[in-house]
Amino acid sequence: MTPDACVAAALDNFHIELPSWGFADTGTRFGKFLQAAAARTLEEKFADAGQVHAVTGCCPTLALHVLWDVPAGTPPAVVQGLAQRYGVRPGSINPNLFQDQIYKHGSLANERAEVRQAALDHLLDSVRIATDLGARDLSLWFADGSNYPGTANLRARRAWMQAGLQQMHRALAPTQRMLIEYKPFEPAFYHTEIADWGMALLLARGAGAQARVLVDTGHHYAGQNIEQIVAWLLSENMLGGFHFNDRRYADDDLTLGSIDPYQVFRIFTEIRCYEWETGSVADIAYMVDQSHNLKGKIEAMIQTAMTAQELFAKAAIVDFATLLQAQREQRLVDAENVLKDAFSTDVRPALRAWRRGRGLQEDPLAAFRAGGYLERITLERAGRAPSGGSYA
Ligand code: PSV
Ligand code: MN
Repeated sequence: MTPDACVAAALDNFHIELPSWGFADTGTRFGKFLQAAAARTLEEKFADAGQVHAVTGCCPTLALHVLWDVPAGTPPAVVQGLAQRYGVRPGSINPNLFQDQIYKHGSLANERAEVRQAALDHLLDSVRIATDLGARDLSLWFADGSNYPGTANLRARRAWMQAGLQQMHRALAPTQRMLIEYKPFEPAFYHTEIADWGMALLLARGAGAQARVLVDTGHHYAGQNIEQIVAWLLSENMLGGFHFNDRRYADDDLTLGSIDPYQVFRIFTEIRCYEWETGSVADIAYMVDQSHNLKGKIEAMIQTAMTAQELFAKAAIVDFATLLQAQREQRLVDAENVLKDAFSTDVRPALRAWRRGRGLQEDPLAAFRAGGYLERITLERAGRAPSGGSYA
């Protein structure tokens, strides 16, 4: 296959899910800077995501956060109607076990049985919502943890977490999956229940056959080798999906590839290498988890999708036969250069050709800007009170 054909074949199968909360006003621990065009309602989030998918062709699903998007009593038909209208399907369902006051000291790992039960009930509701909406994946992030040494029984809390996850697993339909996310700190600053990929892996294994690990790229200590974690999870058939974002310091939720595009490329390269060696396609949910406080939200999402495609395309042209041969012969410079050659190849002409071939404009950002959507919603939405629908 020519490099351009490799790129086209890879992009045909590459989709990345957008987060509903990435279109809403979000902030930092210190406050929010509001944007007139930010989405306030579920309809606006679907409409904005529809714009991103229309110009990029690679974002067909929208991740929903239960509390912010589909609170109790939301008829599934309403969500399905929006999905149809705006051309984006409901994607992963994200339970929210971190905002309610009862979760101050944790959810599934709380000392109090009634709080653990409330958390489990919410998880079971979330499974029902996923079923009603035809969504396959439930993405689970727990803020459970503690701020001071000695204040939490670490082993008891691990056992409660495991038991809750097992009970949730029993409610899954055979086609559904639960993806367990880890994060070393924040909002808890002494210990976090699921602090790293090893803990997530053990809990997923203990929960049942349909549980996998979710890697949020921002949820690692600086300098951690994320692609090695990816390689290990692939080897264990336990990599369920990604929350992509970039970071300079902690969980900064910056635009994918804005700080370290080579790292994203290395992650994709591990996945492509696994697929090349095994002859199978890794069943991975690629998702974005970003909040843009300063950039325009829709433009930032288009930029993210384009960057993801570009870095995936670069990984698709890695010459794995040559790479593995160089590894076997311990030709270190040659092996490393295989990666560098692919990374430094300008794949943008191939991406433009791929878009032309699929009836898309060559430049998604320019296409979006030419459409006048942003000006229209800025006028329509200006002056309205910000509502929920996101964190902070
Ligand atoms: C937590 O930092 C996280 O990464 C989880 O995935 C949440 O669902 C998401 O951000 C939004 O708060
Ligand atoms: Mn995340």
